[in-house]
Amino acid sequence: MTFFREYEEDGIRQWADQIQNGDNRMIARAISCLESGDSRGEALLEELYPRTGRAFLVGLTGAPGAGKSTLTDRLITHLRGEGYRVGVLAVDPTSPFTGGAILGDRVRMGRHALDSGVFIRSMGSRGNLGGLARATREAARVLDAAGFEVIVIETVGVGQSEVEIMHLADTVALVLTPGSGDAVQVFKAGIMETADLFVVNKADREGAARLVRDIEEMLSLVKEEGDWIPPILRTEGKTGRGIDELWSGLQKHRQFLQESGQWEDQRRTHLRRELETIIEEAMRTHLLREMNTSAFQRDLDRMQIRQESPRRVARKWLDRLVGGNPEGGGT
Ligand SMILES: Nc1nc2c(ncn2[C@@H]2O[C@H](COP(=O)(O)OP(=O)(O)O)[C@@H](O)[C@H]2O)c(=O)[nH]1
Ligand SMILES: [Mg+2]
Repeated sequence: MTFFREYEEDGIRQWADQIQNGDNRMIARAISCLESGDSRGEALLEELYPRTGRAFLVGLTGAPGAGKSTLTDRLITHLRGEGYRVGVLAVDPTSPFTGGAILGDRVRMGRHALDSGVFIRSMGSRGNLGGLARATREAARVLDAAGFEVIVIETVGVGQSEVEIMHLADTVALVLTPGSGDAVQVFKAGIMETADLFVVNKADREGAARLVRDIEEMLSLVKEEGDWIPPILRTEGKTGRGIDELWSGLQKHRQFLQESGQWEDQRRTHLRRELETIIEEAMRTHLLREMNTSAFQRDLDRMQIRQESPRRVARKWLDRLVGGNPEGGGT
């Protein structure tokens, strides 16, 4: 037994080393394990975790068709020119496809396929949004350990799961387009507050100046003084115009976070949220399992015939499950 366990551990360490050396095939294999919930993925992450924390995580979000992939492609070229290695996770919660099967992204970013300094991966949800956020976070860690200095996380839409995915990023850029009316939607959904940069893409189109004004106006309603003021940048994904400004805007935000001390605070908040989610999910699974037992059913019966109150039953079960009580007081 011990022999096999040690053999397994050696294998995991070797795998982690290959990843750290930038072996893209081993990176892809790791992400597949994490997506499918393969237990080797967890062991690998244990090995990789101390080797992470250096990458700059950039979230790029916005409605489908806003031009996120086109901009990412441009950004990759720009960053490669500056010597950075770039990882991209293109997340689409509405897509059942994973592992680079999203055709549009492949077409738009495919020219980097032969560049070993670039790693691009599409991630879909297969209907499990919580799992997608976790897999994306962990995939980003694999890329981080592999030494990609910049990791772009592209996410579709403005729903709850996207907000969760955006919480992975150090800096979030929100991509909007003229004439789409998404500025108002975004404002209503409260996404405005989470964006560190606004990108008005397709600035070649009519209505770009108007959109910039609308964003400025809405921003003046939500942003507090003394804080980071999100710049509003104009880009053209098609021509690459504005990409320099986009990168310098992203860097400025990173610098702001670091100089104000918010960089570490924010990362701590993200870790706290992650831990909370993991524990919450585990406890929920545990609880659901217990609720299927006959002991639980008997308690339900007792409640139904008014023999025991829900609070009392709950207290008993909480004691059994976590050793606490619903008031959280306890002595
Ligand atoms: N007119 C115009 N079209 C653009 C621009 N940037 C991207 N597009 C087009 O918008 C469409 C959607 O782009 P894509 O990058 O796939 O959007 P995503 O869904 O946000 O990733 C594509 O047909 C792009 O060629 C731009 O600056 N101007
Ligand atoms: Mg895309």
